[in-house]
Amino acid sequence: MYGTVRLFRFVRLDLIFDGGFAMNKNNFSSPLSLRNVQITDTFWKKEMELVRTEVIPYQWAALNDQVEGAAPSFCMHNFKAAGKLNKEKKELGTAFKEPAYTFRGFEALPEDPKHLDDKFYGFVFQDSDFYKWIEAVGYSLTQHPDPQLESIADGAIDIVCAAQQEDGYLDTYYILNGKDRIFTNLRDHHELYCLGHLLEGAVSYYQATGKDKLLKAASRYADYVAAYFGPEEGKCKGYPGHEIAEMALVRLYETTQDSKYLDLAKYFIDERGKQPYYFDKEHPEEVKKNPNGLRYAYNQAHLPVREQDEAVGHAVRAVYLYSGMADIARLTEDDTLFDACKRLWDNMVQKKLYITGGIGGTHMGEAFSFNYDLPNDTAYAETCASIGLVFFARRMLEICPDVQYADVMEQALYNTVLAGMALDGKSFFYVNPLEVLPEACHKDERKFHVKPVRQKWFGCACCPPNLARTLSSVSSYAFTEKDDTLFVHLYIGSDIKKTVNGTDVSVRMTSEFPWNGKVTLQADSADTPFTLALRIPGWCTSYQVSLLGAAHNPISGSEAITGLDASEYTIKNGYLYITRKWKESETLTLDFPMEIQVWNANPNVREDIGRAAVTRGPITYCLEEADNGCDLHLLTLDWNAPAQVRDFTVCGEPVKEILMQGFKEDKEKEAPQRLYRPVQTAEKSPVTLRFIPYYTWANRGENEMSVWVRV
Ligand code: FUB
Ligand code: ZN
Repeated sequence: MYGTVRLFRFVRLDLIFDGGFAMNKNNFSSPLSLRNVQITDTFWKKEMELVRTEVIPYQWAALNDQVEGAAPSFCMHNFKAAGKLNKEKKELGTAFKEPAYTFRGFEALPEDPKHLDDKFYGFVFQDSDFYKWIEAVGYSLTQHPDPQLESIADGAIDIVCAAQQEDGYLDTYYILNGKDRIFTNLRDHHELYCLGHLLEGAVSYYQATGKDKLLKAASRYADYVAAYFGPEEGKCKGYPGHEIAEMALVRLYETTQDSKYLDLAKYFIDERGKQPYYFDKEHPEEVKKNPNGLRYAYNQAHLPVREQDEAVGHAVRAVYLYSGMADIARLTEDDTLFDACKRLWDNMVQKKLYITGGIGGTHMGEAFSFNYDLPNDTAYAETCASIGLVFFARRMLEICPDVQYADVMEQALYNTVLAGMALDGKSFFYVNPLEVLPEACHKDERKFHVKPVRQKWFGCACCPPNLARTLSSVSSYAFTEKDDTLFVHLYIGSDIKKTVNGTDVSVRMTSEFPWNGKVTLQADSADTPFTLALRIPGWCTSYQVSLLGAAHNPISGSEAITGLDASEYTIKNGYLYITRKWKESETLTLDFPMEIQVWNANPNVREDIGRAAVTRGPITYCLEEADNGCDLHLLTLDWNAPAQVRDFTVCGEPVKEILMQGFKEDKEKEAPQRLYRPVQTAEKSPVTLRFIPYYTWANRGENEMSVWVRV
């Protein structure tokens, strides 16, 4: 059916936000335990099943270097080699000679890849790949018990724990290369990054299985780190060069209730960016180069975090830091820290966010560029960075349920995060450009970081296991809870259990997202009042909420909301709060019409001037050569003409495609041999532009793609 297209900007009154928000712990929510959610959603269940059946086994093979034709990982090799050394150490006692530190590069590769010595290989942070894998395994087991997988995981945990030193230290890079230099290059060598991933993995596996071997090992390492770093005299005053330990220590604290982990996380946050810079002490040569200036913006350590107001530096590090800041702000009710989080959030989403939910405009340092610099064909937009953005958004929502955070979380998840993985779960993108000309990726050095097709694995394989852990725990982003309230941030069909004042409450939600905005909810709270806090997505221009089957059918006074008494609901910051005693026989139906929306970028985004992008609901669309022929740059969109939404499949994936009208410049009719010609009106032929969801691009071989099209 052809329909009209809406050009943005609309004003929805419920999106006019409260001005001064002050933190109040009575309003905080926390993610719903994965044990209390069973995902039934068609769309997300498929993603999670892909992770379970394809990605987890594939990644286990990759961690063991058993994937033909893929870059070797060396990850499990390193743990085994470190375990072997540890065994020797135990057997030899005082006769054991620790290896003295040898620097073998940020990435140490074997001379002969077919013959590995008992040495460390790969990137300095290679251990983290296993930790992310075990985290994904934990989440997956929560949804889908699998004794065989659990037994592989237990075996792997034995290998990892065998490498742990008597004193608790656990990082194979230094165990194998020389422990005499541990924590001497916090800026670059990722020991605290690996610690962070270890903590996340250990907590996840413990929560899924109740088995605490890895959690105990992780806690022992965290104890070691807590004894090493801190404000007390004699302790090291450093902090992570690549953040994540901050939020992971918070998670360990919330699991064990041991406050030393919270103190350490807070210390890392508070210490970061103070002058004199800790990293100067580690790297005196930096001081010589730039004695007076701000340094370490790449690591977000250029200023104390409470003074930062622009998202800068390495994008993954940045959003991991901001996530940790939000955690600490919540747990310590620190308004100044939360204000910094808000400033950084605003800067990022107003000036540095791609319409695909990607962040990181430049491959130089895998980093944020300056405000409004959002190039499409050289974008970095790392998959991990959008994952980190999802982490940050969820943490902001825990403090302050405000639809702006959920909207961005959804935008990142459904677009860049999902684009990171092929539809068959067998290959991955690290970089997520918004425009690709394959020839340029092959011939132009400035674009060598952009791959026109997904890769099986990477030497630096941060993204694939990060995807696995995020997709398999997606419900922890969809739902948060507090005493008597369930927040629904993402409409993902699920069966949910919750206890409210000692009463068991159940909620069953079905959802047709992301292709249709229809949702149903059935809740049973017996005689206990219970609140459903339902996000009204920022992208919908109207919505309809109706309660069907209630004993009486009061008029609410609102056209958008029917079947509810006006006293039963309120709307705040884009959330509809409905408080009542829910009966199983009633059904709440929500309808968020998904219109085709056509967007211009802010005029400061030079790359997008005169161009438009198309979205529908949470999905950002793109043009691909497979559907539109080559030379996508010759297309122009007539956004005013009627458009059509149609069922389509991309490699078997059922999606909605969007058909819109436009023109293609007829280059055959021009003089092809002339590079320049007097200005003239180009000859154009009318064409239908076929848009597919961005996350499905590059599944049909190497071809051109573009999110933005001329208008
Ligand atoms: O440095 C560890 C990870 O590798 C980062 O988070 C990614 O950006 C990649 O550089
Ligand atoms: Zn990554």
